[in-house]
Amino acid sequence: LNMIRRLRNDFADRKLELWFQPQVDLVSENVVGMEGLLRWPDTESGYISPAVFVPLAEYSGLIVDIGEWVLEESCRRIQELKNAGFGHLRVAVNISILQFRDRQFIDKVKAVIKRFDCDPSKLELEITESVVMDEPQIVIDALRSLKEFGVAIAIDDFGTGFSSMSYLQKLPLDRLKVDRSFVNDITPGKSAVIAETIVTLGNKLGLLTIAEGVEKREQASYMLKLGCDEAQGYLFAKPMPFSELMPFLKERT
Ligand code: G
Ligand code: G
Ligand code: MN
Ligand code: NA
Repeated sequence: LNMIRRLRNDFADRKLELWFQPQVDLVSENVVGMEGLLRWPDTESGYISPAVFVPLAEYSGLIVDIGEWVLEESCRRIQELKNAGFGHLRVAVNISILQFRDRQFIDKVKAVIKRFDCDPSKLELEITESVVMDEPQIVIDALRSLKEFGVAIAIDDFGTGFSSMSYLQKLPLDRLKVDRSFVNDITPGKSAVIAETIVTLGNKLGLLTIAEGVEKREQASYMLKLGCDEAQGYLFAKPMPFSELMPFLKERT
């Protein structure tokens, strides 16, 4: 509870940061986008992981306001990227189930995009299977409305949640993110079979596929061979503050 109080205070004091991890096209290795990832600076230990504080932010309800700030920050960066000649890059943001339960969520997303005058297709919403399964109808309706507005949609950590394949038909998806647990272990074995099946499924459904957690060259080559379109992982770049992202992009193009 003390930690929730600190999070609330630090968020109010604008101390949360949104870092970005580049995503590349697997053929050209050009940067095609990035995922926004929350960081909470902590004087003692550097940064507190979002794996620790996002659940607290959900438990306390703070995630609704934090999530709205993440959307604002992302649209602000999309606009800055455009002004710097990187208007083709997209920014993906993770959306919590609590944001979908907020009746104003759809209007908030549209308002932020308009406020920053962004190309809506450069904003991608990432949802996990568990978000869909928690509130299928609310999530499907919200995503259909936002997709109609032009926003892109990705399904995150694909293959790890409890899910039903039927939502793949009902959701207006653009991209399927192959969970890093399947990408990690590409030596012949079960993970490799799962990675291959997910990529094939994505391709056959007309979706783009992106491999998460690519750390080794062999993993990138293997995912490319399977027909995977894009990749994200330490092999290409770690999450970094926006101040480091700009020089990184300039060097890579
Ligand atoms: O950056 P890292 O791998 O430590 O992130 C850990 C987890 O925190 C991931 O599952 C990621 O989806 C989640 N996370 C990071 N940023 C956000 C955010 O802005 N909103 C939500 N809801 N989750 C986030
Ligand atoms: O939203 P999601 O659960 O996919 O969060 C992505 C998480 O994966 C982030 O916390 C990010 O820091 C982490 N990550 C990104 N690239 C790599 C990687 O190459 N290896 C590992 N182990 N983690 C990664
Ligand atoms: Mn994600
Ligand atoms: Na993921």
